[in-house]
Amino acid sequence: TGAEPGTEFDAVLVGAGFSGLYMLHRLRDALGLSVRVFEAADDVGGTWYWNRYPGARCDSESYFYSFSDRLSEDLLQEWNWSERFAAQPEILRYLQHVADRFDLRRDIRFGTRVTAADYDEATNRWVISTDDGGWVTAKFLITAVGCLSAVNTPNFEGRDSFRGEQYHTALWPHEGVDFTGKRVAVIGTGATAVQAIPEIAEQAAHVYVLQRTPNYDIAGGNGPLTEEYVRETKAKYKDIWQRTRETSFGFPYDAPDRAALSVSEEERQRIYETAWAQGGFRIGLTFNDLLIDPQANETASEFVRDQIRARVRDPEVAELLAPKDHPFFTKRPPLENGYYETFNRDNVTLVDVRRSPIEEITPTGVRTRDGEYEVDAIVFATGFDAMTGTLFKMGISGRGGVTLQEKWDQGPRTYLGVATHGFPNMFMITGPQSPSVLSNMPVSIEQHADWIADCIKYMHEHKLDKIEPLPEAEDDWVEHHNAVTQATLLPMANSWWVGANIPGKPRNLYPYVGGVGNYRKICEEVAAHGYDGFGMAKYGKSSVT
Ligand code: NA7
Repeated sequence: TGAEPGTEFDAVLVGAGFSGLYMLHRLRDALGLSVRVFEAADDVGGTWYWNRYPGARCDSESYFYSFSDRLSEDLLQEWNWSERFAAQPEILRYLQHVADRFDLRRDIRFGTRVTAADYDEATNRWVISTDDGGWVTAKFLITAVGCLSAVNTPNFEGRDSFRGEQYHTALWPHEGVDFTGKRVAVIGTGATAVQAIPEIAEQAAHVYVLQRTPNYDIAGGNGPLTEEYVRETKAKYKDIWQRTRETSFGFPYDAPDRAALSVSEEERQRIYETAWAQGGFRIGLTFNDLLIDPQANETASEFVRDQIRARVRDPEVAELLAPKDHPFFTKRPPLENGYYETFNRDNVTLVDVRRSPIEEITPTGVRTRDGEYEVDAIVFATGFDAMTGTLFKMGISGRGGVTLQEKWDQGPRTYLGVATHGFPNMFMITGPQSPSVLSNMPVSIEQHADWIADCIKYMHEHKLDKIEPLPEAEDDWVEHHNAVTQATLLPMANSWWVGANIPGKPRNLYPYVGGVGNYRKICEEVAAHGYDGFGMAKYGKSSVT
């Protein structure tokens, strides 16, 4: 499946999820570039290819978790989502449809993992090597690897000795898993676990939920969509997408204009209750100071804790499930559909592995400091080495052979989260220090891919073939990113947003919290000023057609 050794492309993209598919379409079909996409999986889909665990679904509403009118107005009108929050199989079917509809598969090499990408200064080309022994060259290297694609499995002692079945949620067997009659340990209580646990509990003989940190799980409010809702949504689609581009998080929800403490307690409660009943992330957008003012935040935190107390019968279990160590929304809040009620079942036990940590995995189960839980299967819902994990694994080295990992050993340094000094002609879609995971991903993906395509077009029109951020522009962006971060409560939590889930990972806020709308304006300004902050040069013969 590999390319002919040495084949030259205008651009190589890595990954065939939302980002890779859209970027391929823009570069190949709008600009006429020669493009090769490498994809480790056997099919398109990225996140939605790999994450097949029971209950996997999107936490953005389906009617704005798709490509927008930027890709195709016809597709927007034709495609019908069946649920308010689409489940993994439906999103995967959608991406497969997009791949077929736009004839994208012919330029994607599936089952092929990039093992190295080296910038060659003499030729101003990237040399991209793949695990089938092949290599190709490209003027542009564009990473479309997603933010949550490097699986994190903590290195518990004795893991290999376990005689039962082990699964990581993000590497779920395609044929599914039957837990009927089995005792199962689920490690982790993040967004993935919160989706999977209710489903596993329906099947298994017993489920032990090994919780280190409770989260503020928000009411998901999933359900089927009415015809009326679909009709109304489709009628105002243009407006909905436009709003996603202007708001802070890429959702078409109204921005809050009040502070939490500016209203009476009764009113505040009413506002939270309304948002909670609406479901989804709306509750995070009730007041404009929840992420800034600890006192304001505490009102929302306590509201969620009260929901937990009201729904979980055993008060001790309820208290264990109610987070106290971090403010609301400083870790990604999972969306739940019946998660808390799961703890009212006789076959579900909550285990506090903060108080009594996991010491080892034995041939027969998981041993914590307090004793062993004998199980037939272990499910690792332990997340990802987010944002940088996959980029580092890809073996990217820039000018002078400096690797990306070396350059970022104290944390990412980028300009706009889209490029980094020392790595000419490399663009990252939803890279660190861009809104990425602090936004509705497809909105940010389209924004980045459009911006990159426009930039490449500009270079061609100006007969330029080398681009790289200037060190000063990069320093300024990092400084701005850090200043924006420090103005929020986000650094207060040990979340994967700050890299705290991976031992030794530099602590930084990885996504940019300045807002999707503001970020877009900054990127547009940069482009309007001839790609201000980037150095561009004429290097050699351009192959852009
Ligand atoms: P997350 O959100 O990173 O959750 C991983 C969970 O695994 C979390 O509860 C962790 O506890 C737990 N974990 C990780 N390592 C350990 C060890 N060593 N011992 C005990 N528990 C551990 O990953 P998800 O897959 O749920 O979600 C990732 C994102 O996907 C999500 O935020 C959405 O954006 C979509 P911790 O909180 O670190 O104490």
